[in-house]
Amino acid sequence: NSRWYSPETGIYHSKHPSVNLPTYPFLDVVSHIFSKSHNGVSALIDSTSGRTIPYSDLYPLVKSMASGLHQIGISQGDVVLILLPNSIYFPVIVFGVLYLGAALTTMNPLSTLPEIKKQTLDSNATLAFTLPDCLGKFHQLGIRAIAVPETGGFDLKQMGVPDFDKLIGERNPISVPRPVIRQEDTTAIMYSSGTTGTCKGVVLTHRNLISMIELFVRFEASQYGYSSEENVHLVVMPMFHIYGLSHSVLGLLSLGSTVVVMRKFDADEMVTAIGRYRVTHFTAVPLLLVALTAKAKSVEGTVWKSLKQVCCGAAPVTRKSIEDFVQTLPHVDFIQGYGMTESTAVGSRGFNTGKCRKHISMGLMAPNMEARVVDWVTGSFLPPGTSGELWLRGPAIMKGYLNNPEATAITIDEHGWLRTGDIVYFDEEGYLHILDRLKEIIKYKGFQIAPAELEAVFVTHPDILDAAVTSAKDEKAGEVPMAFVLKRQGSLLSEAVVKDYVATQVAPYKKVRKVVFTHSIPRSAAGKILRRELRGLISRI
Ligand code: 4UV
Repeated sequence: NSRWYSPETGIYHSKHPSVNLPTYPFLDVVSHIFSKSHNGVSALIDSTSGRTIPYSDLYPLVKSMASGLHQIGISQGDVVLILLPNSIYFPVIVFGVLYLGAALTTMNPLSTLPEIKKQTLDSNATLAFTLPDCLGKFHQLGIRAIAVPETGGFDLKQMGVPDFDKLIGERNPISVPRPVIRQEDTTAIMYSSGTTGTCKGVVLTHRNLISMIELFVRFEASQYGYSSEENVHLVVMPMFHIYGLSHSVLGLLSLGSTVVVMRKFDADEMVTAIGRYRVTHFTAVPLLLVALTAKAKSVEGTVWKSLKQVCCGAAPVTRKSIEDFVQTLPHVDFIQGYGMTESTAVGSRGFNTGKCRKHISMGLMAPNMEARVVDWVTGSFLPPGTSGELWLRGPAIMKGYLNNPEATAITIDEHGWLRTGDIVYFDEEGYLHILDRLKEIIKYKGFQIAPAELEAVFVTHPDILDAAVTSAKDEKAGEVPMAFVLKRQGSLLSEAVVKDYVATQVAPYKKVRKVVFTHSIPRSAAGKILRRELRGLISRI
């Protein structure tokens, strides 16, 4: 391992050869792909209705979107919020915003009013794209919003903003002056709680997106012998999450692949879509992998023949789920990927090119990226085979947390190393394995939940004196939030009432699934919740 691991510096280098990164802005990387002839290849297909955007229409639509946005006053430096489920229009908005040199911020469409308010204010978003029935929320906040109907074809003229169809309907759009964009300009403000605390804006630049495209998606495509233009990807992963946004929106469309968009996960519809569109690639989280395996066992026939690769990531997957999948569909290449919001989804990916099939590992480090495995008590750097906290460095690492130099300084050191908060080891062949998490986040079906955010909600209840939230294992969702609550003496508060109280204030996926009343919350002398002790408490319940 002398070439890829250096004992003197403790640095793990990528085993892949380095990739030359372009120095121009992100959109120039993709515009030449969008403009070339695609021989009628579909860019985006709605899995249910079959509505299609061919590549030949994609760039004109993006330019119309940019032109429409320009006409309603959006320009370089502005921030546009997207609060939408997956749709074939989601990428059109994304590229339209980037075309102008403006930046995106995305949110789960199930977010509550306080959550939307917080992110809108923090990111300074001045315009939102949302579902028609969410317009009211933005109206209440005094923020302009454009309704994007799930199926398209609506005619909404609400709140004095042009309707979506009008924004993208102009086939000869007024040309938009292309701004001068620098590599370090912001393209996206994604939200993550990082290793501690509540959600923070992760500032991603043009350089970060270019790195993601080159080191992750295009590099991976180059590793496989087949043409990415013949690949059909079924995308259920939400496009508002870093994994969906990076891989499936920005990445796949810049490869010229076909993206079949599922608006909402449904196991039967997934099977129908795989058969109908001859899907070759499927990106999953552990829960989807289990659903796919179950269907593959019950639905026989030729439907699975087209499938070439399934990738799983975003949350820990069990060995049993992997083995079950691999045995059920042995002709399909199974890989895992690892990344995070703060690294623009770049990290490691499995490369099962026949020589080495390590399904259980998260694969090899992406090119141009470096890693360290650090003993979080002593700070020493650890060699292959030894576990510690993963640190990452490279061109895909975020610029920092928005307006939060303290959190940035805790997360990225002066030499550019990002603390991931994940406990990992590299094996003797350089494959990355994840063991546990040092950081607080809870991963519910792959989505982040910040314990600190839920704790802040608990203590607003007049009968609750203190609360600590941690994750409990869950067969279906992977992890669910559970809370230890200290109530006021004599209070008759019940578990059900406490759960309901929190549920009214947070998005449904963040609901606390279990509440345990306790006499004290384990805190350090400085008042910090001792989260490892909390986990110990769970084992004693
Ligand atoms: O910030 P985030 O919500 O980001 C993600 C990103 C997932 C990706 C990215 C690129 C891929 O190729 C891919 O397959 C998946 O989820 O959460 C980041 C944290 O999620 C956990 C880990 O704790 C990260 O710090 N995580 C991400 N991938 C895995 C994982 C994995 N394969 N196994 C276990 N945990």
